Parts: sequence; C-alpha cells; structure tokens
Amino acid sequence: MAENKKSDSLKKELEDIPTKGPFRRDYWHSPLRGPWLASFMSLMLLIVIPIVFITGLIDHIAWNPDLGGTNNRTPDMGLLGFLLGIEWPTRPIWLYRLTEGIHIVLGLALLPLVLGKLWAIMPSLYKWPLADSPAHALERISLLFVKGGVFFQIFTGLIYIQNFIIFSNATFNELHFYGSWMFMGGLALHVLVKFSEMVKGLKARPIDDELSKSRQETEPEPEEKGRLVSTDPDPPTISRGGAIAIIGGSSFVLMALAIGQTLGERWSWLAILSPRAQAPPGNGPNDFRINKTAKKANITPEQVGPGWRLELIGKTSQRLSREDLLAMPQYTSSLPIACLEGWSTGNQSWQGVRLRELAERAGMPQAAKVLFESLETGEEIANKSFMRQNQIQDPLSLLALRVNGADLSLDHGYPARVIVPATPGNRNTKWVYRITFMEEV
Ligand SMILES: Nc1nc2c(c(=O)[nH]1)N[C@H]1C(S)=C(S)[C@@H](COP(=O)(O)O)O[C@H]1N2
Ligand SMILES: [Mo]
Repeated sequence: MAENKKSDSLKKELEDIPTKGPFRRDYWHSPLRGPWLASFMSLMLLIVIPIVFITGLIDHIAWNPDLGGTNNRTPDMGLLGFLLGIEWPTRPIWLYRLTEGIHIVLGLALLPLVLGKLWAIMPSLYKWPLADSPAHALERISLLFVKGGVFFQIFTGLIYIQNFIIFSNATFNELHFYGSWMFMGGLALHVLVKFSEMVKGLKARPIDDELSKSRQETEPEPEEKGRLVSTDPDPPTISRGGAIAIIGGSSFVLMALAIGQTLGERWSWLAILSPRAQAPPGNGPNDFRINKTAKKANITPEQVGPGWRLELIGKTSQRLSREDLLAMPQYTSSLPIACLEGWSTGNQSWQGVRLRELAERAGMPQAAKVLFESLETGEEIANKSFMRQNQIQDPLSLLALRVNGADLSLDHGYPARVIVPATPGNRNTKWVYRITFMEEV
C-alpha cells in the first residue's frame, strides 16, 4: 500500500514538472530569444569551430607524432592514424607561430560565443519529457557531447595556457586531443540533425535587417514549436544586434588580449591575462621569455661546467666539449620560439652548429631521425625530443651555443640547445647532453 502511494506521488511529481520553474514556458521573458538568434549564434560557431579544430590538428601534426617517444602523447589513434607520418615542414619559419596563435586566439573567442548560444537556447533545454522519440533522444544526447565537449576543450585549454598546474603537459595533451574528437563527433551529429533548422531560422529574417534594428523596433519572433520564443515577453532592453555586439565584443576583447603574446615584443604589453606574455625585465641578449628556468629543471652548475660533454651518436660515438663545437663552422639563424601555450618571442639571432653537419660528423649525413636528450631529469615530455630528416637538413636548424651575440644563458639552455624553424617550442630541447642520429623513422 505504502509502496503504491510513494510511486503515485513520484508519478505526480514527474507529471508536474512541466508546470514548475524553468520548465514553464512563461518562466522565460526575453523578447530576443527565438530561432533567428539561436541560428545566428550557430552560424558564428560553425565558422569559428572548424578553424580552431583544424589548427589544433595541425599543431598536433607539428609534433611529428609518428616519430614516437615523447613526440606522441596520444598513441592508439586507431582510425585517426592518418594524422601520423605527415612530414611537418620547416618553412615558413613562422608557420607554427601562426597556426598555434590562431588556435589559441580563436579558441578563446569561442567562450563568449558558446555562452551566448547557450543563453539563446536555454529554454529549450528545459523540455519535459526529456525526449519524446528515439530521434529526439539521440539529438539530446549529441547535445550533451557538444556542450560538455566544448566546455571541456575551452577549460582544459584555458587551464593550460594560464599555467595552472593541475595536470602535467602530457596529461593536458591527452585530454585536449581525445576531448576534441569526442566533441567533434557530437558536433557532427548535431549539425547533421540541426543544419536545415539553422538555415530556416536565418532565412526568416535577413541578417543585416535584423542587426540594424533599434531596440524599439525589436520584436519577439513568431511562435514556434521549439519553445525558444517567450510566450510572455518583456519589452526589449536591448536590440538583437546589441546583444550580438556584446557577445562578439567580448570575443574580440579576449582575442585582443591573447594576440599580444603571439605577436610578442612590441605587443606583449597587451596580453595582460597571459602569465608568460611579458618578457623578463632588461634588454640584454638573453632577456627574452623563458619557459622553464634551469633552477626549476634542477640543472646543477657542475653538469654544465667545463666537464660538460656532448655525446654525439651515429655510426660512431664521440664526446665533444663546448670548445670542440665552437671550433666547428658557426652559423646564424634568426628564429622565434613559439610555445604551445600560445606565446612567442620575436626572432632571436641564434648561433651554433648546423644539425646536418653534426649528422655528417656522426657519419650519418642521411639520418632519417634524431633524438635530443636533455640533462634535465624531470618531465619526459620536456627532456627528450625527436625530429625528422627535413628538420635535420634545414640549414637554419642549429644546436645553438650562443644567442644575440652572447653565450646562451643557463635558463635558455647553456651549454647547448636545439633550435629548428617552425617547430613547436617544446621540441627545442634545452641543456642537451646527447644527440643520437638514426637510420630509420
Ligand atoms: N630540457 C628542456 N627543454 C625545453 C623545455 C623544458 O622544460 N626542458 N621547455 C621547452 C618549451 S615548452 C619551450 S616553449 C622552449 C622555451 O625556450 P626558452 O625558455 O629558451 O624561451 O624550450 C623548450 N625546451
Ligand atoms: Mo612551450
């Protein structure tokens, strides 16, 4: 008896849901909401998201993940294996700076756009029953992936570029990479189901008409079955164009604040929210940004003192002192460091030995792959890196000993560090102690 009563009251409560709080249609009063606004926000997202996704994939390829080791943080790619084995070019020298810059700047711009879209469609989330057909259920599940996915991507990215150390570099890579596929899978399904609705929504009112309407001219959209349009609209406090300007304006502010760190130097003052945007004080030859200091990497003075030797391994194995390296032909390359976190230095003038001459010296002028190892014993991802033949062969690729006319500072990788054009910052190993050339990839 009591059981029955309980289930009856539960049933009643469930039946009552549509009459409660946000589930009630008259709970929502904004006169701006409707299919047009929702469709407009979708259009913005459909322009920005693919660019962020593609530049993200490009940044992944830039690591040369097929070389393995710490270059590949995301093994078991299955169907996505086609991404492996693409030879990342070394020119133009600013290529990675550009793709990573776009990825992060537009990725940040997504935050206001996503929040704006969420606001625009909020009433439709409070639908009861949650789904009334299998197709509808599928749509709502895909929405869960889309919304959850986009916030996951934005927040993992934000945490990373802000240097909040709640996960390691390696973990970030895995989360952000696999997360992107979950998100894009959900999005593909969502777009498939909703695309025609978006087109219809936009066609109902020409965009420039709607954007040029004043607040007074702003009227609710006609009733529709999607529950976006308020049944009890308040008078407008802002026009649709005004609301869109606030959302878009927020995106532009975030972009403006982020771009300073990619442009570097003269513009870095703009990047007030970026922890490593500002160059260290001073304008000496080594006063450009540092990712990890020697102290943090636990590099001791003895390790880099006169006893330091470079182990050069190929057909032969040699130990070279810094003097030996300085006695080889010295070349100068003007190259930036472009970090995964989105910051970049301007071009620095690096001096040192060409990688390809080191390959020759090791008896392997045609080496297909090279491994750089650092004295640093901490994080794997930072202390080892692989590069492939085109990177070894580029005449600008150096084992740098000096920068801007002075010896490398300890923080920039003294006694020797790698610098290769268009390569993600973190592949340019500092405090190198061993270089191994290999026949095969
Ligand atoms: N051994 C070692 N090399 C390293 C790093 C590191 O942490 N350890 N950081 C890398 C990263 S992420 C970047 S962006 C560049 C930064 O070089 P810089 O500190 O000289 O500007 O060095 C790379 N080389
Ligand atoms: Mo980096």
